[in-house]
Amino acid sequence: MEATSFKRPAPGTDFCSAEPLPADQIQVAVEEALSATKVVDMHTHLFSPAFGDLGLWGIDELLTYHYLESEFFRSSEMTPEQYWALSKREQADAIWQALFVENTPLSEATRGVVAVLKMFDLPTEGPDLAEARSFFQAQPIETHVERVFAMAGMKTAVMTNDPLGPEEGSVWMHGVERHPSFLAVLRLDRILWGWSAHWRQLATQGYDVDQNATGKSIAEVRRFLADWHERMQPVYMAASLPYTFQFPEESVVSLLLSKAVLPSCHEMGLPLSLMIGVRRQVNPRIRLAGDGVGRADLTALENLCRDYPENRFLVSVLSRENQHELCVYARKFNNLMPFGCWWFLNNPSIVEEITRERIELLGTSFIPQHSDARVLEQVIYKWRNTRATLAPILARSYRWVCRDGRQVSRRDIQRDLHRLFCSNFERWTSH
Ligand code: RAT
Ligand code: ZN
Repeated sequence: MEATSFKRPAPGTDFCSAEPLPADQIQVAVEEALSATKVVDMHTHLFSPAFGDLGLWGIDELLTYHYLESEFFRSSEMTPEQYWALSKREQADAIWQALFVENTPLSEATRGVVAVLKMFDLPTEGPDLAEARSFFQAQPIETHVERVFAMAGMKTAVMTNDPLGPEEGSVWMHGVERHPSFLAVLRLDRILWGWSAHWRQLATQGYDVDQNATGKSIAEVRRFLADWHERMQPVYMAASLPYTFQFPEESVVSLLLSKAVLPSCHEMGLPLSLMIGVRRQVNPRIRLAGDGVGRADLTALENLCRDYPENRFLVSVLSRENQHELCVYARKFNNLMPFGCWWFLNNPSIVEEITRERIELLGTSFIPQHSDARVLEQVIYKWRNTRATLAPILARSYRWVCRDGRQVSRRDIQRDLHRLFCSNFERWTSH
Protein backbone atom coordinates (compact mmCIF):
# COMPACT_ATOMS: atom_id res chain seq x y z
CA MET A 1 0.00 0.00 0.00
CA GLU A 2 1.13 3.51 -0.83
CA ALA A 3 1.65 6.59 1.28
CA THR A 4 -0.72 8.36 -1.10
CA SER A 5 -3.36 7.52 -3.60
CA PHE A 6 -1.21 9.15 -6.30
CA LYS A 7 0.16 7.21 -9.23
CA ARG A 8 3.37 5.37 -8.31
CA PRO A 9 6.50 7.04 -9.77
CA ALA A 10 7.74 5.07 -12.79
CA PRO A 11 10.68 2.81 -11.88
CA GLY A 12 13.91 4.71 -12.35
CA THR A 13 12.28 8.17 -12.05
CA ASP A 14 15.15 10.59 -11.58
CA PHE A 15 14.00 12.97 -8.85
CA CYS A 16 17.29 14.84 -9.25
CA SER A 17 16.83 15.59 -12.93
CA ALA A 18 17.57 19.22 -13.75
CA GLU A 19 15.61 18.97 -17.06
CA PRO A 20 12.93 21.68 -17.26
CA LEU A 21 9.47 20.15 -16.86
CA PRO A 22 6.78 21.02 -19.42
CA ALA A 23 3.84 22.76 -17.67
CA ASP A 24 1.51 19.81 -18.26
CA GLN A 25 3.85 17.41 -16.44
CA ILE A 26 4.25 19.49 -13.31
CA GLN A 27 1.25 18.15 -11.40
CA VAL A 28 2.30 14.51 -11.86
CA ALA A 29 5.91 15.34 -11.00
CA VAL A 30 4.78 17.03 -7.77
CA GLU A 31 2.57 14.07 -6.87
CA GLU A 32 5.39 11.62 -7.51
CA ALA A 33 7.85 13.65 -5.48
CA LEU A 34 5.34 14.01 -2.63
CA SER A 35 4.78 10.23 -2.55
CA ALA A 36 8.52 9.65 -2.45
CA THR A 37 9.28 12.24 0.26
CA LYS A 38 9.46 10.74 3.73
CA VAL A 39 8.25 13.32 6.20
CA VAL A 40 9.30 14.26 9.70
CA ASP A 41 6.08 14.36 11.73
CA MET A 42 7.16 17.15 14.04
CA HIS A 43 4.33 17.01 16.59
CA THR A 44 2.44 13.89 17.59
CA HIS A 45 1.16 12.33 20.79
CA LEU A 46 2.52 8.92 19.78
CA PHE A 47 4.97 6.89 21.84
CA SER A 48 7.63 4.40 20.86
CA PRO A 49 6.87 0.76 21.80
CA ALA A 50 9.13 1.03 24.87
CA PHE A 51 6.45 3.20 26.53
CA GLY A 52 4.05 0.23 26.57
CA ASP A 53 0.40 1.11 27.14
CA LEU A 54 1.00 4.84 26.78
CA GLY A 55 1.18 4.23 23.03
CA LEU A 56 -2.35 4.04 21.60
CA TRP A 57 -3.17 1.97 18.52
CA GLY A 58 -5.89 -0.23 17.03
CA ILE A 59 -9.55 0.15 16.20
CA ASP A 60 -10.94 0.91 19.67
CA GLU A 61 -8.47 3.76 20.15
CA LEU A 62 -9.09 5.05 16.62
CA LEU A 63 -12.81 5.23 17.25
CA THR A 64 -12.58 6.86 20.67
CA TYR A 65 -10.29 9.67 19.43
CA HIS A 66 -11.56 12.88 21.02
CA TYR A 67 -12.21 14.45 17.61
CA LEU A 68 -14.76 11.64 17.05
CA GLU A 69 -16.18 11.80 20.55
CA SER A 70 -17.30 15.39 20.02
CA GLU A 71 -18.96 14.36 16.73
CA PHE A 72 -20.59 11.38 18.45
CA PHE A 73 -22.50 13.54 20.92
CA ARG A 74 -24.03 15.38 17.97
CA SER A 75 -25.45 12.16 16.53
CA SER A 76 -26.43 10.17 19.61
CA GLU A 77 -28.91 10.52 22.43
CA MET A 78 -26.33 9.20 24.87
CA THR A 79 -25.22 11.71 27.52
CA PRO A 80 -21.53 12.25 28.22
CA GLU A 81 -22.00 10.74 31.69
CA GLN A 82 -23.48 7.56 30.21
CA TYR A 83 -20.67 7.44 27.65
CA TRP A 84 -17.86 7.83 30.22
CA ALA A 85 -19.35 4.97 32.26
CA LEU A 86 -18.84 2.54 29.35
CA SER A 87 -15.73 0.43 28.75
CA LYS A 88 -13.44 1.56 25.90
CA ARG A 89 -14.77 -1.25 23.73
CA GLU A 90 -18.38 -0.27 24.39
CA GLN A 91 -17.55 3.36 23.65
CA ALA A 92 -15.97 2.34 20.33
CA ASP A 93 -19.05 0.26 19.47
CA ALA A 94 -21.35 3.20 20.26
CA ILE A 95 -19.31 5.56 18.07
CA TRP A 96 -19.16 3.04 15.24
CA GLN A 97 -22.92 2.58 15.39
CA ALA A 98 -23.74 6.30 15.51
CA LEU A 99 -21.19 7.71 13.08
CA PHE A 100 -20.46 4.83 10.69
CA VAL A 101 -23.59 2.66 10.61
CA GLU A 102 -26.46 5.09 11.20
CA ASN A 103 -24.72 7.95 9.37
CA THR A 104 -22.35 8.28 6.44
CA PRO A 105 -18.83 9.09 7.66
CA LEU A 106 -18.30 12.33 5.78
CA SER A 107 -16.32 14.39 8.30
CA GLU A 108 -12.53 14.51 8.16
CA ALA A 109 -12.10 12.46 11.35
CA THR A 110 -14.63 9.79 10.36
CA ARG A 111 -13.24 9.49 6.82
CA GLY A 112 -9.89 8.93 8.46
CA VAL A 113 -11.08 5.76 10.16
CA VAL A 114 -12.54 4.51 6.87
CA ALA A 115 -9.22 5.16 5.12
CA VAL A 116 -7.26 3.28 7.78
CA LEU A 117 -9.58 0.26 7.63
CA LYS A 118 -9.32 0.24 3.85
CA MET A 119 -5.52 0.41 3.95
CA PHE A 120 -5.51 -2.78 6.02
CA ASP A 121 -8.16 -4.40 3.81
CA LEU A 122 -10.69 -4.47 6.65
CA PRO A 123 -14.46 -4.02 6.22
CA THR A 124 -15.43 -0.35 6.17
CA GLU A 125 -19.15 -0.77 6.66
CA GLY A 126 -19.73 -3.92 8.66
CA PRO A 127 -22.31 -3.96 11.46
CA ASP A 128 -19.62 -4.71 14.04
CA LEU A 129 -15.89 -4.43 14.59
CA ALA A 130 -15.02 -8.11 15.11
CA GLU A 131 -12.73 -8.46 12.10
CA ALA A 132 -10.92 -5.20 12.75
CA ARG A 133 -10.41 -6.09 16.41
CA SER A 134 -8.94 -9.49 15.67
CA PHE A 135 -6.67 -8.01 12.99
CA PHE A 136 -5.19 -5.35 15.29
CA GLN A 137 -4.87 -7.74 18.24
CA ALA A 138 -2.75 -10.03 16.07
CA GLN A 139 -0.19 -7.34 15.20
CA PRO A 140 3.14 -7.35 17.00
CA ILE A 141 3.64 -3.67 17.85
CA GLU A 142 7.27 -3.35 16.68
CA THR A 143 6.60 -4.50 13.13
CA HIS A 144 3.22 -2.80 13.08
CA VAL A 145 4.90 0.55 13.82
CA GLU A 146 7.31 0.03 10.94
CA ARG A 147 4.49 -0.89 8.58
CA VAL A 148 2.39 2.11 9.60
CA PHE A 149 5.33 4.50 9.18
CA ALA A 150 5.95 3.07 5.70
CA MET A 151 2.26 3.43 4.78
CA ALA A 152 2.27 7.03 6.01
CA GLY A 153 5.53 7.86 4.22
CA MET A 154 7.09 8.95 7.51
CA LYS A 155 10.70 9.06 8.50
CA THR A 156 10.33 10.02 12.16
CA ALA A 157 7.62 10.89 14.67
CA VAL A 158 8.25 13.53 17.28
CA MET A 159 6.60 12.59 20.58
CA THR A 160 5.14 14.85 23.29
CA ASN A 161 6.83 13.95 26.56
CA ASP A 162 5.62 15.34 29.84
CA PRO A 163 8.11 14.89 32.66
CA LEU A 164 5.30 15.41 35.19
CA GLY A 165 2.88 13.04 33.42
CA PRO A 166 1.64 10.55 36.01
CA GLU A 167 2.68 7.44 34.10
CA GLU A 168 5.25 8.86 31.74
CA GLY A 169 7.59 10.39 34.30
CA SER A 170 8.39 7.07 35.91
CA VAL A 171 9.01 5.37 32.53
CA TRP A 172 11.76 7.93 31.88
CA MET A 173 13.13 7.62 35.39
CA HIS A 174 13.64 3.89 34.85
CA GLY A 175 15.41 4.53 31.53
CA VAL A 176 13.83 4.07 28.12
CA GLU A 177 15.43 2.36 25.18
CA ARG A 178 15.66 4.85 22.29
CA HIS A 179 13.83 4.03 19.07
CA PRO A 180 15.41 5.32 15.86
CA SER A 181 12.05 6.55 14.51
CA PHE A 182 10.85 8.44 17.59
CA LEU A 183 12.25 11.72 18.91
CA ALA A 184 11.48 13.20 22.31
CA VAL A 185 10.08 16.62 23.21
CA LEU A 186 10.09 18.21 26.64
CA ARG A 187 6.52 19.42 27.14
CA LEU A 188 6.11 22.19 29.69
CA ASP A 189 2.36 22.69 30.12
CA ARG A 190 2.24 21.39 33.68
CA ILE A 191 5.26 23.48 34.64
CA LEU A 192 4.04 26.70 33.00
CA TRP A 193 0.25 26.91 33.09
CA GLY A 194 -0.04 24.24 35.70
CA TRP A 195 2.57 25.70 38.07
CA SER A 196 0.16 26.22 40.99
CA ALA A 197 -1.04 22.60 40.75
CA HIS A 198 2.35 21.03 40.00
CA TRP A 199 5.17 22.94 41.72
CA ARG A 200 4.94 20.51 44.63
CA GLN A 201 5.80 17.65 42.29
CA LEU A 202 9.10 19.39 41.58
CA ALA A 203 9.60 19.96 45.29
CA THR A 204 8.99 16.23 45.94
CA GLN A 205 11.64 15.41 43.36
CA GLY A 206 14.15 17.47 45.36
CA TYR A 207 13.97 20.88 43.65
CA ASP A 208 13.83 23.88 45.98
CA VAL A 209 10.80 25.67 44.48
CA ASP A 210 7.81 27.50 45.94
CA GLN A 211 4.30 28.40 44.91
CA ASN A 212 5.14 31.89 43.63
CA ALA A 213 8.37 30.83 41.91
CA THR A 214 10.42 33.10 44.16
CA GLY A 215 13.74 32.53 45.93
CA LYS A 216 15.73 29.71 44.42
CA SER A 217 12.81 28.59 42.26
CA ILE A 218 14.09 29.95 38.95
CA ALA A 219 17.54 28.40 39.35
CA GLU A 220 15.90 25.17 40.47
CA VAL A 221 13.53 25.06 37.47
CA ARG A 222 16.58 25.49 35.27
CA ARG A 223 18.24 22.59 37.07
CA PHE A 224 15.06 20.54 36.55
CA LEU A 225 15.08 21.36 32.81
CA ALA A 226 18.76 20.48 32.57
CA ASP A 227 18.18 17.12 34.26
CA TRP A 228 15.28 16.33 31.93
CA HIS A 229 17.26 17.49 28.94
CA GLU A 230 19.89 14.96 29.87
CA ARG A 231 17.31 12.21 30.44
CA MET A 232 15.11 12.78 27.38
CA GLN A 233 17.48 14.32 24.83
CA PRO A 234 14.55 16.32 23.45
CA VAL A 235 14.62 18.00 20.05
CA TYR A 236 12.68 20.99 21.38
CA MET A 237 10.72 22.21 24.41
CA ALA A 238 7.00 22.85 23.96
CA ALA A 239 3.92 24.37 25.49
CA SER A 240 0.32 24.78 24.47
CA LEU A 241 -0.93 28.24 25.40
CA PRO A 242 -4.45 29.62 25.77
CA TYR A 243 -5.83 32.31 23.47
CA THR A 244 -5.42 34.76 26.38
CA PHE A 245 -1.63 34.33 26.43
CA GLN A 246 0.24 37.62 26.98
CA PHE A 247 3.95 38.20 27.20
CA PRO A 248 5.49 39.86 29.10
CA GLU A 249 3.11 40.29 31.99
CA GLU A 250 3.09 40.06 35.78
CA SER A 251 2.56 36.33 36.11
CA VAL A 252 4.34 33.15 37.10
CA VAL A 253 4.09 31.93 33.50
CA SER A 254 5.88 35.02 32.19
CA LEU A 255 8.48 34.76 34.91
CA LEU A 256 9.17 31.09 34.27
CA LEU A 257 9.28 31.64 30.52
CA SER A 258 11.62 34.62 30.59
CA LYS A 259 13.94 33.57 33.39
CA ALA A 260 14.00 29.79 33.17
CA VAL A 261 12.65 28.32 29.92
CA LEU A 262 14.06 30.77 27.36
CA PRO A 263 17.56 30.93 28.87
CA SER A 264 17.62 27.11 29.17
CA CYS A 265 16.47 26.66 25.55
CA HIS A 266 19.17 29.06 24.44
CA GLU A 267 21.86 27.35 26.46
CA MET A 268 20.82 23.89 25.21
CA GLY A 269 20.40 25.07 21.61
CA LEU A 270 16.73 23.99 21.57
CA PRO A 271 13.82 25.78 19.90
CA LEU A 272 10.69 26.46 21.92
CA SER A 273 7.45 25.32 20.33
CA LEU A 274 4.37 27.38 21.17
CA MET A 275 0.90 26.22 20.21
CA ILE A 276 -1.32 29.22 20.86
CA GLY A 277 -5.08 29.61 20.87
CA VAL A 278 -6.78 26.91 22.89
CA ARG A 279 -9.83 27.86 24.92
CA ARG A 280 -9.73 25.22 27.57
CA GLN A 281 -12.75 23.24 28.74
CA VAL A 282 -15.49 25.17 27.03
CA ASN A 283 -17.57 22.08 27.77
CA PRO A 284 -16.00 20.07 30.61
CA ARG A 285 -18.68 17.36 30.34
CA ILE A 286 -17.04 16.03 27.22
CA ARG A 287 -13.54 16.08 28.75
CA LEU A 288 -10.66 16.16 26.23
CA ALA A 289 -13.17 16.84 23.47
CA GLY A 290 -14.38 19.90 25.39
CA ASP A 291 -11.59 22.36 24.50
CA GLY A 292 -12.36 25.13 22.02
CA VAL A 293 -10.56 27.90 20.17
CA GLY A 294 -10.12 31.63 20.69
CA ARG A 295 -8.42 34.34 18.71
CA ALA A 296 -5.08 35.19 20.32
CA ASP A 297 -3.29 38.51 20.63
CA LEU A 298 -0.08 37.74 18.77
CA THR A 299 1.75 40.80 20.06
CA ALA A 300 2.89 38.33 22.75
CA LEU A 301 4.70 36.46 19.99
CA GLU A 302 6.09 39.69 18.54
CA ASN A 303 7.55 40.54 21.96
CA LEU A 304 9.09 37.10 22.32
CA CYS A 305 10.66 37.04 18.85
CA ARG A 306 12.03 40.57 19.16
CA ASP A 307 13.23 40.43 22.76
CA TYR A 308 14.80 36.97 22.48
CA PRO A 309 16.56 37.10 19.09
CA GLU A 310 18.91 34.30 20.12
CA ASN A 311 15.98 31.92 20.75
CA ARG A 312 14.14 30.05 18.00
CA PHE A 313 10.35 29.64 18.09
CA LEU A 314 8.31 26.96 16.34
CA VAL A 315 4.75 28.30 16.31
CA SER A 316 1.30 27.02 15.45
CA VAL A 317 -1.83 29.06 16.06
CA LEU A 318 -5.25 27.49 16.42
CA SER A 319 -7.51 30.26 15.29
CA ARG A 320 -8.10 30.68 11.58
CA GLU A 321 -8.17 34.45 12.16
CA ASN A 322 -4.57 34.43 13.47
CA GLN A 323 -3.03 32.70 10.44
CA HIS A 324 -2.29 35.78 8.36
CA GLU A 325 -0.69 37.62 11.28
CA LEU A 326 1.50 34.60 11.95
CA CYS A 327 2.82 34.75 8.37
CA VAL A 328 3.45 38.48 8.66
CA TYR A 329 5.40 37.97 11.90
CA ALA A 330 7.44 35.23 10.21
CA ARG A 331 8.45 37.80 7.57
CA LYS A 332 9.66 40.11 10.35
CA PHE A 333 11.46 37.56 12.50
CA ASN A 334 13.64 34.82 11.10
CA ASN A 335 13.70 33.16 14.54
CA LEU A 336 10.03 32.27 14.00
CA MET A 337 9.03 29.11 12.14
CA PRO A 338 5.29 28.68 11.53
CA PHE A 339 4.24 25.05 11.53
CA GLY A 340 1.23 22.87 10.94
CA CYS A 341 -2.50 23.27 10.58
CA TRP A 342 -3.56 22.14 13.98
CA TRP A 343 -6.67 20.39 15.39
CA PHE A 344 -9.77 22.26 14.08
CA LEU A 345 -7.68 23.55 11.16
CA ASN A 346 -6.66 20.14 9.89
CA ASN A 347 -9.42 19.92 7.28
CA PRO A 348 -8.71 20.10 3.55
CA SER A 349 -10.47 23.43 2.95
CA ILE A 350 -8.57 25.21 5.73
CA VAL A 351 -5.24 23.47 5.10
CA GLU A 352 -5.53 24.62 1.50
CA GLU A 353 -6.21 28.23 2.47
CA ILE A 354 -3.45 28.39 5.08
CA THR A 355 -0.85 26.69 2.90
CA ARG A 356 -1.53 28.92 -0.08
CA GLU A 357 -1.12 31.96 2.11
CA ARG A 358 2.11 30.64 3.61
CA ILE A 359 3.64 29.85 0.22
CA GLU A 360 2.67 33.26 -1.11
CA LEU A 361 4.20 35.05 1.88
CA LEU A 362 7.03 32.75 2.92
CA GLY A 363 8.03 30.58 -0.06
CA THR A 364 9.34 27.34 1.42
CA SER A 365 10.44 28.76 4.78
CA PHE A 366 7.75 27.10 6.92
CA ILE A 367 6.68 23.62 8.01
CA PRO A 368 3.37 22.81 6.30
CA GLN A 369 2.00 20.14 8.56
CA HIS A 370 2.29 17.84 11.55
CA SER A 371 -0.20 15.08 12.26
CA ASP A 372 -0.98 15.62 15.97
CA ALA A 373 -1.82 11.90 15.88
CA ARG A 374 -2.78 10.37 19.21
CA VAL A 375 -3.39 6.90 17.79
CA LEU A 376 -0.67 5.28 15.70
CA GLU A 377 -2.64 4.42 12.56
CA GLN A 378 -4.00 8.00 12.27
CA VAL A 379 -0.75 9.03 10.62
CA ILE A 380 -1.77 6.96 7.59
CA TYR A 381 -4.80 9.05 6.73
CA LYS A 382 -3.52 12.37 8.07
CA TRP A 383 -0.40 12.31 5.90
CA ARG A 384 -2.28 10.93 2.91
CA ASN A 385 -4.77 13.78 3.14
CA THR A 386 -2.00 16.34 3.61
CA ARG A 387 -0.24 15.15 0.47
CA ALA A 388 -3.50 15.13 -1.50
CA THR A 389 -4.36 18.69 -0.42
CA LEU A 390 -0.88 20.08 -0.98
CA ALA A 391 -0.18 18.55 -4.42
CA PRO A 392 -2.43 20.87 -6.46
CA ILE A 393 -1.38 23.91 -4.44
CA LEU A 394 2.31 23.26 -5.00
CA ALA A 395 1.78 22.32 -8.65
CA ARG A 396 -0.04 25.57 -9.24
CA SER A 397 2.75 27.57 -7.62
CA TYR A 398 5.27 25.88 -9.95
CA ARG A 399 3.08 26.54 -12.99
CA TRP A 400 2.85 30.19 -12.00
CA VAL A 401 6.61 30.58 -11.70
CA CYS A 402 6.99 28.90 -15.12
CA ARG A 403 4.47 31.34 -16.53
CA ASP A 404 6.47 34.16 -14.97
CA GLY A 405 9.56 32.95 -16.83
CA ARG A 406 11.53 30.53 -14.61
CA GLN A 407 11.55 26.86 -15.54
CA VAL A 408 11.15 24.16 -12.92
CA SER A 409 12.79 20.73 -12.77
CA ARG A 410 12.24 17.59 -10.69
CA ARG A 411 15.38 18.53 -8.81
CA ASP A 412 13.82 21.87 -7.76
CA ILE A 413 10.65 20.13 -6.59
CA GLN A 414 12.60 17.51 -4.67
CA ARG A 415 14.73 20.16 -2.96
CA ASP A 416 11.68 22.23 -1.98
CA LEU A 417 9.73 19.28 -0.58
CA HIS A 418 12.73 18.16 1.40
CA ARG A 419 13.02 21.63 2.88
CA LEU A 420 9.31 21.85 3.73
CA PHE A 421 8.88 18.39 5.22
CA CYS A 422 12.31 17.65 6.70
CA SER A 423 15.11 20.17 6.69
CA ASN A 424 13.27 23.24 7.99
CA PHE A 425 12.69 21.18 11.10
CA GLU A 426 15.98 19.30 11.17
CA ARG A 427 18.08 22.45 10.76
CA TRP A 428 16.29 24.14 13.63
CA THR A 429 16.55 21.20 15.94
CA SER A 430 20.08 20.25 14.80
CA HIS A 431 19.54 16.52 14.72
O1 RAT B 1 -5.08 18.16 18.68
C1 RAT B 1 -5.20 17.64 19.79
O2 RAT B 1 -5.27 16.42 19.92
C2 RAT B 1 -5.32 18.52 21.00
O3 RAT B 1 -6.04 17.84 21.95
C3 RAT B 1 -4.07 18.89 21.71
O4 RAT B 1 -3.44 17.75 22.17
C4 RAT B 1 -3.00 19.64 21.08
O5 RAT B 1 -2.61 19.05 19.92
C5 RAT B 1 -1.82 19.81 22.01
O6 RAT B 1 -0.76 19.25 21.75
O7 RAT B 1 -2.00 20.49 23.02
ZN1 ZN C 1 -0.92 18.07 20.08
